[in-house]
Amino acid sequence: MTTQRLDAQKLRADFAVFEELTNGRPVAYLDSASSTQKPRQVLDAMREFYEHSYANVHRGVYTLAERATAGYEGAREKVRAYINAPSNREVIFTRGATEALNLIAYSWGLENLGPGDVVVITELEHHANFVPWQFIAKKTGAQFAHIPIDDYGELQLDALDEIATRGNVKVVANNLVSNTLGTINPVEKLAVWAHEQGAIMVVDAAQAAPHRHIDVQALGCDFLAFSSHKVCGPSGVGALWGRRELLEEMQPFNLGGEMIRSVALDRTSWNELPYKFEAGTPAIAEAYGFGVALDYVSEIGLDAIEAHEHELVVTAMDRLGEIPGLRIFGPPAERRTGIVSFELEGVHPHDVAQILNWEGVAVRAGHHCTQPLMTRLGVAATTRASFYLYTIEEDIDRLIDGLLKVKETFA
Ligand code: 7TS
Repeated sequence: MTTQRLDAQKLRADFAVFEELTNGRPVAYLDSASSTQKPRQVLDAMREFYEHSYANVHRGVYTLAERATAGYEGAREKVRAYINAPSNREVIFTRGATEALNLIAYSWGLENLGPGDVVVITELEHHANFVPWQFIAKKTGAQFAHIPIDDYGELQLDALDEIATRGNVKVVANNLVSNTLGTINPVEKLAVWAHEQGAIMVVDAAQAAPHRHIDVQALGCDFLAFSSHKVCGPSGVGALWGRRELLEEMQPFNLGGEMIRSVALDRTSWNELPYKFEAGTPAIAEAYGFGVALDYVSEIGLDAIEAHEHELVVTAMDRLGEIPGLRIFGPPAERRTGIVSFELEGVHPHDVAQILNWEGVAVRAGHHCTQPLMTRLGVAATTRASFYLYTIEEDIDRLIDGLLKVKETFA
């Protein structure tokens, strides 16, 4: 099978931000792991929706409300198809990956964890898939265990046997792709192990869903979360997928509005799935825009996006590797997505990012919400460059030139 290539230069015409020039050049936007830029297709669709199809959802019998509801529910179907979930009822709109992961930790964790149980996360989780589990483990008296990483930033699965001796493993939570290192993690293997232990497998796909095909059935997981704003969609919305049996048994996370079936002075009953988990007025136009964004990237093709980013990361790692005193963290290009974290000897990452900004190069400096990983790597922060479908080789040229300037400045 030949992978269709994408033409990043052509796609950039969809993004107004690249028309804005400073000193004759557009921004070299190398921070897509934080959030992606938005194409006109998404923005136009949202504007059109607000102008012609807007009302609150699920409430009105009038035509506008029906149109709004159809748009919102149509987006749910697009999310379902995007991750190959078996049913629309299993797709819940949230504010983003963070809220989705908190929903699982609270609604599933509070009811199902206790002393003698073990919650397993990894040393390279984003705080969003680490802190909620740490918090709920403490609250319920469950143990909190981590899978360590090796020097390449890859999970050491031989630690699993020992972890299993600590108690009843009830949850395994892992990101499919690390936001700091780009590591592609063996989630399918972990899901098999989790199920052997009688545990559920929670997948944080925030950094995977924008860049690779996601199939929740092939992954064999029980829950999966991702955000719209990292897939060219608007912020304020994301999705949680969960197995129906689990969602049916869970208590709601937020209370009020459409998640309720009936209320009396002495008792309240919950609406059916997925509404049980969607309290209050949702981000209606944003959910609609999320669906349009999924269409946009699907039309370009996830294989093409993945191949494009792979080419970029190979080039970036080769060229960064030539800069004396620069150390790249994480695995080789074959086992990562379009994310490169590095340190430049003797220069704080914030200074690196600041000087790069003077050259119109936007990168992220900091701990990237992965402080346990920073501790393991022995650094307080890294500089991170991350790519997407609109990233061009010239952006990497400018990153390299900028880093040479940083070195000059600090020489
Ligand atoms: N999980 C991972 C792996 C992430 O990278 C992020 C955000 C989240 C969860 C949370 O997503 P949110 O949309 O709910 O905020 N990561 C980053 C980042 O790497 N830089 O800024 C945000």
